[in-house]
Amino acid sequence: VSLDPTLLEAINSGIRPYPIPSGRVYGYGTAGFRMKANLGLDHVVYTVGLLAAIRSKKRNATIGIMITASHNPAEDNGVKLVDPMGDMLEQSWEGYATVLANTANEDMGKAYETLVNEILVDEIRQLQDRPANIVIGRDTRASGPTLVKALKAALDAVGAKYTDYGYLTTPQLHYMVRCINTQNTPYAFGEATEEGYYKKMATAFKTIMHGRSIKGHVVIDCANGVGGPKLQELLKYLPTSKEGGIDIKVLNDDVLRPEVLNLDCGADFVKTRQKAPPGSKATPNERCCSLDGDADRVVYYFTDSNGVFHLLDGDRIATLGAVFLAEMAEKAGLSDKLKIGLVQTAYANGASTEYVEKVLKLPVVVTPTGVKHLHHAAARFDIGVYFEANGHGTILFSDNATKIIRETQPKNPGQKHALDSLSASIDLINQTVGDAISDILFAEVVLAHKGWTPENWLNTYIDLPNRLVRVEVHDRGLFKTEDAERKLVSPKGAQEEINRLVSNYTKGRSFARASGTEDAVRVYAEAYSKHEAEALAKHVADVVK
Ligand code: NG1
Ligand code: ZN
Repeated sequence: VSLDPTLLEAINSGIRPYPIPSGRVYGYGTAGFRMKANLGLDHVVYTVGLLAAIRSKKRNATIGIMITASHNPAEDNGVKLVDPMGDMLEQSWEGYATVLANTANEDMGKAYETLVNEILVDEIRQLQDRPANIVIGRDTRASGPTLVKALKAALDAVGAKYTDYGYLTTPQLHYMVRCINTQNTPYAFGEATEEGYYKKMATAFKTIMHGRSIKGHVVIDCANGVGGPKLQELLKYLPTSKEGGIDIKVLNDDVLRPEVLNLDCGADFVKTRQKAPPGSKATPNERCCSLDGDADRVVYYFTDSNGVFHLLDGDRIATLGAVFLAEMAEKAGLSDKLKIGLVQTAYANGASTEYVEKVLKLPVVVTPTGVKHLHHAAARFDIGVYFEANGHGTILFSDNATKIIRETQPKNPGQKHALDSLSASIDLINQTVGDAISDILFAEVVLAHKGWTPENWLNTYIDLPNRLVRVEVHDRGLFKTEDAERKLVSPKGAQEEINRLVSNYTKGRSFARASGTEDAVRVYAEAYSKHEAEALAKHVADVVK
C-alpha cells in the first residue's frame, strides 16, 4: 500500500534539521539507543518517534518514550521505548528501530512506508487510520529539551497525539504507560499522574508499616539526577518519622548544574568503586543508598564501626524481599498456593544463591544478563523476585497471586496483617520495571519489620570473595555461550580450560562472556578467599586473551 505522498514529505522535511553525522552507525541495544548526545542522537530520537507511532497503532495502545542515559556521564543521552504494560520494547522490534535509525534523511518517508507495510501488514487499512498515542518523559540532562523537540517533530509529522510529562524517573514513565493502558479494566494500575504515583506508594507504605517504626534514618544519594526532586516530592506524601514514617536525608540532588550528574556519586560509582561517594558524611552503621541518574537502580551500603565499607547490592535486596514475602505468605496460610522464586544472573554471588536455595528453600532460576531476560523468567512465578547484582530489579506478582491475596478471607488478626501486607506490597513495588524509590521504601519496610540493622542484613549470609575483570579481545563476537552465559561453546576448548582451572579452587566458580554494552569480554570469578578469587580471575582472563 502506498501512503499519502504529503505524509512522506512531512516526514522527510521534519527530519531535515537532524542528519546522521558521517560514519555513524546506531544500534538499539539492551538499554535502547545510548551515546554522546551530540553525535546524531536527535536523528535517532526522531526515528524512534516514527516507530513509536507504528507500535502504538499496532498494539492499539499508548506507548512510552523515555529520554535518558541512566548512569552514563552527563554529556551522553539515550532513548528507549516502553510497551503498553509498562515493560520494555518487545525484542523483535529492536531490529526495526535499528533500521530506521540508520536511514538517511532523504529516504526516511520511504523507510516509514516500508515498515508500515511490513508491520501493519494484516489490517493495514484500519490500522493506518487508528490514532497513535505517545507519552514522553526525560531525565535532567542538558540535551533533553533539544531531543524532545526532535521527537515531537516526528510525532507531528505522522499526526500522533502525545503528552509530554517533562521530568520523570524512568520507572515513573513506565508506571504512567501501564496506568493509561489499564484504565477501566480489572487490572487498573493507578492514576496516570505524578500525584497518583506518589499516593499509591505512600498509601501502600502506611499499610505495611502498620504501627511499626523505622529506626534511625536513611541517607539517599540521588546521583544529582531526576530521582532527587522526585524523592523530595514523594516525601510530602509519606508520614514523617514522628508519625511512624521514615526519616530520609537527601544527598546529591543538585539538578541545576547538569554537569554533576553521576559525577563521583550514584549507584554505579558505589558499586564499581566499592566505596561511599566522597560527599557522604555518613556515620558508622548508618543506612545509605545510592540511585542512578534515572532512578531505576539502587544499592545500599554502610560503613561499620571499624570503618570498613560494606555493599548491600541487588543480590541482597532480592534476598531481603524474598525473606519478607515468604514469611508473609506463610503467615497468610498461602505457602502452598503461591510459588515464590528468585531470578538471578550468573553474576549473583554464589553465597546468595546458596542462601536462597538452602536456607529460604526457594527456587532460583538463572538467566542471561539484561533485565528483560530476568523479567520474563520472574513472570513465570506467582511471586517472582529478580535483581541484577548492580541493583536493577523488581518483584512481579502474577494475576493469580493478586487474586488469591486480595480474595482470601483472614481467620485471625495475624493472618489479616499478613494478607494486608502482601496486598500492599503489590502496590508499593513498581512491577513494571526496577524503581529505586519504590525499592528503597520496600527495603525500609522489611528492615523495620525484621528489626534489622544493616549489619544484621549483611550477616544473613557471607558473600564469597569475587573479582570481575574486563578483558580487551581482538573479536568479542567469537565468544559464544550457553547455559545462561555460564559456559563458552566458542572459542573451541576454552571452556575445558576454564573447568580445569576452576577445579583447583575451593568453592571456585568462573565464567567468561562478551559484554553486551562494551567492546570487551568480562571474566567473573569467585572462590573461598580473596586471594584465590583473584588468582582464578587472572588465569581465566589469560585463557580468554
Ligand atoms: P554487559 O556489558 O552486557 O555485561 C552491563 C551489566 C548488566 C546490565 C547492562 C545494562 C554487569 C556485569 N553487566 O551488561 O548487569 O546492567 O550493562 O543493561 O554489571
Ligand atoms: Zn538507570
